[in-house]
Amino acid sequence: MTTQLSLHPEVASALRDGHPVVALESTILSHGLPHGRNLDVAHRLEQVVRAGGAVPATIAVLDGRPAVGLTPAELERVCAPGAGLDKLSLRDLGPAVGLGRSGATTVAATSALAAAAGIGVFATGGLGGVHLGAGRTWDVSADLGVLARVPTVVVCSGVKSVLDIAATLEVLETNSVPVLGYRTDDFPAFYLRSSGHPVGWRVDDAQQAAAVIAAHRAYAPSGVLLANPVPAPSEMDRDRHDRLLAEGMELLRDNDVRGAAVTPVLLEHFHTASGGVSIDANEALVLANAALAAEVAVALA
Ligand code: PSU
Ligand code: MN
Repeated sequence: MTTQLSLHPEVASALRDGHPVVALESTILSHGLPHGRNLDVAHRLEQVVRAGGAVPATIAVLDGRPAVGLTPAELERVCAPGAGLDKLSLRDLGPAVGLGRSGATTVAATSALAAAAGIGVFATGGLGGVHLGAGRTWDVSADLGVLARVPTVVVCSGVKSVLDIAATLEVLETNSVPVLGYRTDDFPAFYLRSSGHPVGWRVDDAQQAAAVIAAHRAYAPSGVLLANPVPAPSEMDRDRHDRLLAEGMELLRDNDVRGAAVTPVLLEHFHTASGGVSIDANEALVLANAALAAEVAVALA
């Protein structure tokens, strides 16, 4: 894979010099946030990482090139309306690169590319997981299986509340992925600060997180989940959240939405039906995660 990577010069030199680098994904930009908001978020994510003393590396596949670190023009391309980028999970990287296609990378694909580049810390909004009804549909995000095999630290606000969270935590355990609550004992649920499920371990600052991560790497090949709840002022109202979720699930059923489209359709429903409240929450949480990821990357470096 290393020979197949296209590193931005700034990222390459940071990695060479042992400077902290934070990977950022592109699916949240192309498929998770509406146009008109996504480019601004993309810029702010990179700024937040820089302000924390690390170099940002947003990852996408462009014309068959697995790009680790994007130029401003490339970032604009990923965020452009009608860019028509595919959503690429790890299984799609080979086809996209081999066939010269373009696409945005999910947590699974971004984690794998980051690991191949030698980047250990990655910030996103919410990890994919076990979907409700997975017993029937078998819809379990590849994000979970990839974290079992690559040593990437994913800083996120737990998993999306649209998932079967208890089942997702079980699969993380099966795959030996430690789940660390950042200043919390509760596993967060993306738009909500608590899922009602406890985390395995709690850390209260970036130094503690770094100590756990460094120790984990000595024993297991798996990644680490650092779960950072959405900032309190941006948390969604729980009743409203539950109402939107029930509607969203109905929408999926009525339109027979399956596979990779499920998460984008649900997020889009939240965004439009909440009048943008869920977008504010999504923005606030991913920015907070980028800031924390930078702190952790600095502590590890
Ligand atoms: N976090 C967000 N918005 C998103 C995602 C994460 O705030 O859109 C994306 C990630 O790329 C993650 C994907 O990998 O959602 C999960 O998709 P699926 O459930 O199809 O595996
Ligand atoms: Mn899926």
